[in-house]
Amino acid sequence: MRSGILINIFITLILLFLPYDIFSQVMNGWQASKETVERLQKNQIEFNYYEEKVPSYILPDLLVTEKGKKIRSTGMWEKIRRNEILELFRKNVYGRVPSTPFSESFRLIKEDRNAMGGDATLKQVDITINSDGRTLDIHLTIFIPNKAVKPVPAFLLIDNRGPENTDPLRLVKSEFWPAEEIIARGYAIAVFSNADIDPDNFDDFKNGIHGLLDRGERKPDSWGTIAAWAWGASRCLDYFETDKEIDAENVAVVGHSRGGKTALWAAAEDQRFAMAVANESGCGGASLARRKYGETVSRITKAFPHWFCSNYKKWGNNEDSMPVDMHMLIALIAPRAVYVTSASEDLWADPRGSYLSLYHSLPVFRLYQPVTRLTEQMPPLNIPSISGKLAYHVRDGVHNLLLKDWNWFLDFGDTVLK
Ligand code: GTR
Repeated sequence: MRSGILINIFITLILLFLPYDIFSQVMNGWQASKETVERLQKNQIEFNYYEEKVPSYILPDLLVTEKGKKIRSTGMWEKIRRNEILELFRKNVYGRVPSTPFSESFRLIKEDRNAMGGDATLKQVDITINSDGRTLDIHLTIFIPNKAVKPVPAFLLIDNRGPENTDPLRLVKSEFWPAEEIIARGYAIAVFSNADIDPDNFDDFKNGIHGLLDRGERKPDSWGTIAAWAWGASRCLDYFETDKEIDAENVAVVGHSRGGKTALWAAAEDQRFAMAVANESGCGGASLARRKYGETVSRITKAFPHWFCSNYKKWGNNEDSMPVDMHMLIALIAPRAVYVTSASEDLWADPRGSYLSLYHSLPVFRLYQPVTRLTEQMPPLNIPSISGKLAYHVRDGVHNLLLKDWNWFLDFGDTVLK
């Protein structure tokens, strides 16, 4: 009893002597700093950065079917509601993969059993997609830890930054893809360039995989570039399933920013992925569209018309009528693992809106694991919040993917992939 009182006094004293900023975060969770809000708001007056100006909104219900039936079990979720929501995302956001037949083959281009000073095996694999006699190659680079005694879980990065971050010779190293550190933690680490599947520019869907697989006129729900990149991640997973050194049932798909949007959609479409990591994925990724905070649907569809299906444009300035919001995208990944992140200076990607998506996906995750809990309040800066298969952090600093982020992904991976 006495020691309880002493502990309380001790905690109160610590809180009293903390700098105000940290004190407020411990009590209220992370909030954007006033200075950052004002700076960004001044530079981009047409977008909102003030939390007080976020409109009130009602999110579509995850657990009521289109016919008004209440979902009460994982069976009903999987049989009815999950399929409805998946279809809504195909139709209204990312678009539909065409049913054009194709074949694929894998070719080991290079193998080095003595990479990273003997710590890892390097494999460079070309995945060739063939349709009607024309082909497209995805170049997959993989390091596998040599110490492993059984197939290892893997992280697959969708690289949207260019090859200077993913040097297979390891002469150039980058925190964006910290291969050595990931190998040391006992995971395989793989990467492919999104440009192999579809170059990141608007060319009316003539090049990349669109050029290979699209037939006839484009429709309002034809797949966009994000759906194409997500499809490419699944082709890499097809290869993992053939490699005895990789545990293909425990692969995390990871992406930063536009890559983060892609990672979420890849794991929603392909239930073989055990985990999705959406690093600072923002609008069209984890952040709730209805909040209209930072980047908006209307802005993203103007700036990047090739990323989504053309139906998505309809929801710009009309978010409240959109039949989905991004908590439903996260729910599609249940009961598999999801890690969402933000950065404290990256308000364009709406940290609070990204966290709230995770929070509002809880009803579905709790159908599987009733003990999963998150508070509506965000965790403090640089303190990951993990419950069951859900994880989130807000890292200090600007829009980027850093070793600090990866270390937290690996910690979470240790609880869900091993
Ligand atoms: C920005 C875009 C974001 C985000 C980012 C990126 O210009 O507005 O949605 O995707 O690019 O991918 O780096």
